[in-house]
Amino acid sequence: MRAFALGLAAAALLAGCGGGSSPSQPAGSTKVTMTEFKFDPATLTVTHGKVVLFLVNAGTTQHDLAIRDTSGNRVAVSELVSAGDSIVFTVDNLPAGQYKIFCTQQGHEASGMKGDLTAT
Ligand SMILES: [Cu+2]
Repeated sequence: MRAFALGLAAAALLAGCGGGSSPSQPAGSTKVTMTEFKFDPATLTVTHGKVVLFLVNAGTTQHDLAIRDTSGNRVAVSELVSAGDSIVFTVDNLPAGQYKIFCTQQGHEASGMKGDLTAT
């Protein structure tokens, strides 16, 4: 009986974790919705410096968002976002300039999961 009660408590903890882990959109952040296979919007304009993106995965597979500069260097990459989840992705010190955004998952960029980011 005692083991059964502990099992229930553990299940409740896990359920609480899954249901409550998605953050809400921070003030001043830029929301980007991810689906197969695109970012919406695909053209972002942000203020350089600390850039806060709110990534919402409205698709059915996991996605991320990476930022590449004009030389092809990857300057930042978010955590993977599970289908149905959202995360806050903060880039601490993004210089002003032109960038490309893309999903690093196999085949996603080639399928259209890419866009442009301008830091003013
Ligand atoms: Cu993707």
